[in-house]
Amino acid sequence: MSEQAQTARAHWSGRWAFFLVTVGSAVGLGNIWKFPYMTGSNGGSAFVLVYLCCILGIGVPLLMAESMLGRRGQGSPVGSMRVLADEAGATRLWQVIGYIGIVGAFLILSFYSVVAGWVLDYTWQAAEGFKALPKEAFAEAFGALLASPGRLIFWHTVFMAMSALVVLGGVTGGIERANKIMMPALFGILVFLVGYGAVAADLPAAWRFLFHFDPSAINRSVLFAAMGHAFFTLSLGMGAIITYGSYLERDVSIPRTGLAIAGADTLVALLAGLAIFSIVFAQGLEPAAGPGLILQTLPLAFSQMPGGHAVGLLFFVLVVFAAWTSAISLLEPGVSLLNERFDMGRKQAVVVLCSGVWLLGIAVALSFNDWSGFTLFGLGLFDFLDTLTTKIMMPLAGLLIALFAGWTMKRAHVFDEIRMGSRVFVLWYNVVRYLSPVAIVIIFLNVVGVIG
Ligand code: LEU
Repeated sequence: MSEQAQTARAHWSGRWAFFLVTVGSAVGLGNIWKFPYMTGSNGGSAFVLVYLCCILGIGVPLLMAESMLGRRGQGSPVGSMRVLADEAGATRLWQVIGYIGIVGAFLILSFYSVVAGWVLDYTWQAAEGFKALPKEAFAEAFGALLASPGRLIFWHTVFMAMSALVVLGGVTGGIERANKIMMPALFGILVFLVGYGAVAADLPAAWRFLFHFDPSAINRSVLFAAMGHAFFTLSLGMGAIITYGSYLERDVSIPRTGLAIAGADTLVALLAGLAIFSIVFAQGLEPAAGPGLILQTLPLAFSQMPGGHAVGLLFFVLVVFAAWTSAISLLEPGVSLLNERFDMGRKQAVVVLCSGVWLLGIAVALSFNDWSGFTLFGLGLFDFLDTLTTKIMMPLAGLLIALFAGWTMKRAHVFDEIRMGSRVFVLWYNVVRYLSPVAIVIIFLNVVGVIG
């Protein structure tokens, strides 16, 4: 790392800023698109219960570990790991954590942006107002979007341009500023939608569906789905948290902020679930509709409900904000690496990175239509990238992070960064040393089909 890059390292304006940007990264399509449909397809409350345990038992400890690595390393995910490996007297091969994260973030963004593009397309439709049509027409409309390379590529391009624009503004002038506007707005809209659910839809039914715990519905597939989702939703193992942590001042408490971030992320997922299922149940729709839940089911509801036009538009704006603040956190790790390694200015780094993601995203968009015959390991490009990143690369990076923080770093250095009461520290430390690695290995074995 050049000395200049090191001394010029930017910092968030305070703990509130770090909290907001990291919640911005964590709260995304994972919370509003994926969590509700996964809950819907995995037995409702059983999934919620396991998911909450995973967030608390694996997610929060790893989120704290990642923030710690970034703050102590003061570099990109790769640079930070090099500094920390040297400090611990360990091999520089640990830099692989940074590389997996950055490559993972690149690959994730290529399909995340295409999905965000669907949401932009629906936001446009919501602005015009969804027409009241029979149920099948909404499924057909979604199918028509997937079958249209032009529309998919257009909205993917718009979304990448929006994300690039924010990251170009820099750490405080771009990322922090965007989050300070969008996150409170997102929260406000969400609370309004839950209120709407209480007044105009069926909030009690949604509440029962999410919180009426029935432990007998917990099975192995619910368990694995919940664990994988805990990683995705907290943006773990993709370099984002290390990078955001590297801009964090030393006086901010990592445990306290980490807990608050995971709490806010979970709250948003649950509120989104309440808002969405209130509408789904009030309209007598199917909660287990799968990935199309918010795109096929909700527009049908919006076309029939009182005030559906305005509520529908607000809902899709909320999803756009969520996706946008997450996408920028996937760009920043790569930008910081290009800056550190190749002395590229922010502008050049953003252009190089975004062009690469954009090109791969075009291939992803085409995988739904013209190139649908092309498969890798039996999967279309979209599913292949999703599986590779969320089921393999992120847990692998998570495992290595737990091993590095728990076993390789000097305990005194870890303690120095985490700085919490010694009993709580010992608890956290043991979770990172034992529980997290074992849990992740179990997910892995399930994914490769050894068990499950
Ligand atoms: N945590 C984000 C979400 O829940 C995803 C991540 C890939 C940035 O959508």
